[in-house]
Amino acid sequence: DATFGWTRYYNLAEIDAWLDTMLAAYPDVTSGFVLGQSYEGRDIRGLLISYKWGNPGVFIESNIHAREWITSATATWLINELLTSKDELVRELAESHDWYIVPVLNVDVFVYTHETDRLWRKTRQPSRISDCVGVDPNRNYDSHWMENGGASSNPCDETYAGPQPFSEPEIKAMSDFVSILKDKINVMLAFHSYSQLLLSPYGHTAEEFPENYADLMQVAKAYSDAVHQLPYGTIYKYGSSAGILYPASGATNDWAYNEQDIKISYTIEFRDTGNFGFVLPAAFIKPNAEETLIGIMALLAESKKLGYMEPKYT
Ligand code: 0X9
Ligand code: ZN
Repeated sequence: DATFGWTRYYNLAEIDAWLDTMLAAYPDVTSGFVLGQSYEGRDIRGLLISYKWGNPGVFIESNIHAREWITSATATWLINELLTSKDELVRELAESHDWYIVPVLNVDVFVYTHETDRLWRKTRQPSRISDCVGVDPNRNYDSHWMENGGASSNPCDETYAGPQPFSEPEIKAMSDFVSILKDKINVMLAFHSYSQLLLSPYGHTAEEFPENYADLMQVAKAYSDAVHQLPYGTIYKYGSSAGILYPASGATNDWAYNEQDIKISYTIEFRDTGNFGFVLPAAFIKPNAEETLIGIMALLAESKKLGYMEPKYT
């Protein structure tokens, strides 16, 4: 179908065309941006939604893991809601934040998962020391890189951290862009699937916790409670990444927290809990997206209550 209805998953060309449509339809409040180019030379695109200069900023990174299709489906649905919803609470949410949304960070592999190998996790950049291809982009940020067994040095492993931090152009592009903007960004959300989890820093160790860990858990609880109250009653657990999942170093939300001073920073693992896993049927896109919107609404309200949504500089 030609229209975007979130009843099936869309490929990169369709998402790009849809972004252009939204930019053309809402020129006063949207701006397109390009983080940089992928290994294969594609533009890594994002959309800024800003109704008012000086709003607190929310950055959404989606599909760093390309096979997690529910993430870009949800991110595009969110963009649509923020721009078109007439619901008073959604309008307030949309208009009182600056939204930097990158629906597909790992563009090359998004194409690859559509055309060649549905379950490819890593990047597609070849290795100089091995015939195995690709790096786990969510181990490639320069923050506790390769520490504590939170990533692998073996190019054939699914959690290979790369030959050095930021070896992957997509991750370097994210880093360069966010570094410039960091004073405008109060919240970092990295969309993943699956397991239904809200994961705070740290990822590199379960022995230590961030100084605002209690706040991070209070904010995560607000998200989890809001989602649970909806008709589906979906359960999201929360905790630190290394604490409740496994050690993972060099991930987006840890880097944002540790290196970019973004103190509300989570990895969100969407539906489901393993029945379908990465190959979540399209019928789940809308329920997943709807509860994500409600969750984010609660997350931002709680963050504001705790004082995290003030401008970071004046
Ligand atoms: O392993 C990952 O990168 C994430 N799980 S996934 O199944 N989507 O691959 C979880 C990362 C959580 N850890 C940190 N954010 N440190
Ligand atoms: Zn992932």
